[in-house]
Amino acid sequence: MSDKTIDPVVPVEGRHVLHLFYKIEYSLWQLFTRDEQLKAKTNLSTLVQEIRAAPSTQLILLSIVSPKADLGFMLLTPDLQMANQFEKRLTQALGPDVCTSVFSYLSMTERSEYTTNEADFAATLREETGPGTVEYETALADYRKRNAKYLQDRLYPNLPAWPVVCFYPMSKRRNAGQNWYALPFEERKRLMGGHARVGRKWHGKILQLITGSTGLDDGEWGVTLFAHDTYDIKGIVYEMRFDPVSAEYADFGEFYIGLQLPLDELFRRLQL
Ligand code: 76R
Repeated sequence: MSDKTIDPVVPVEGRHVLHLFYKIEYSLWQLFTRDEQLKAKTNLSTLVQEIRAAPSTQLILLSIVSPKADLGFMLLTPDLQMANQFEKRLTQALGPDVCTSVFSYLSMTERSEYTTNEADFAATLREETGPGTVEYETALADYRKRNAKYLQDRLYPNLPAWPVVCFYPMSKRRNAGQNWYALPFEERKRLMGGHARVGRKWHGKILQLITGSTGLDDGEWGVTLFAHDTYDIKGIVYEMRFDPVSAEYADFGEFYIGLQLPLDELFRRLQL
């Protein structure tokens, strides 16, 4: 089902990202007959398949660890019309009022302001190799390739199947004397360089997906961390707290920990 007459709302770059967290109303669910429950589950399962088959769209399913929520979805898709349509249908798929929203977050994948740009890279390189040398041209070509891949991964990521997923909103402070947005660009870039150095120590253990939400939702970013081990989630978030970007400038929203599961296992886990 798609709204063919409605023009898509597709950003110039990046994807729309929706995090959706629900509680299951078990008192309602238990009033369903076995047949109605089966129909409801088939309905969700068909919808999940339909969403996953939509162009450039990814959907992950989460069982939330804690009674804050039962069920979570993370959706990446280019068109906000589709994101909105999928979100309404996911909410209703198990039957009216079976899923009640406890938290949701709208953001978009974005490029970083602070990564080394070509002009910076070329300037440093010129000092090392001199301009126009073979080394210079080779290193610049390598940089362009690396940068293109980095940008592609950031704007059009492939969500990994890693089991542990941590989500929280984050904003940078705007207090008197502690205002991230009043810092000069070069200072922000320097501080973000320190952040990235801490982050890189967790390479292979933590995959961060930073999605921007200024003007879209209450926080300024959605932080989604993928891991194989909760030890690493706790470790990186703790270590980041000492990094000035987080220690002095970051405010956090509520934390959600989910486990990525296939749908049949998710139904079992949720006792549906
Ligand atoms: O994109 C990159 O990997 C390049 C360097 C980098 C940027 C630009 C980077 C690296 N981050 C960037 C941007 Mn990050 N990150 C967080 C949090 O809990 C906390 O204290 C903060 C939440 C974690 C855990 C984390 C991890 N990062 C950002 C931004 C956007 C800021 C802006 O634009 O002003 C935010 C909000 C943010 C927050 N960061 C890394 C990590 C990790 C693990 C890395 C290394 C990635 C890798 O190289 O594998």
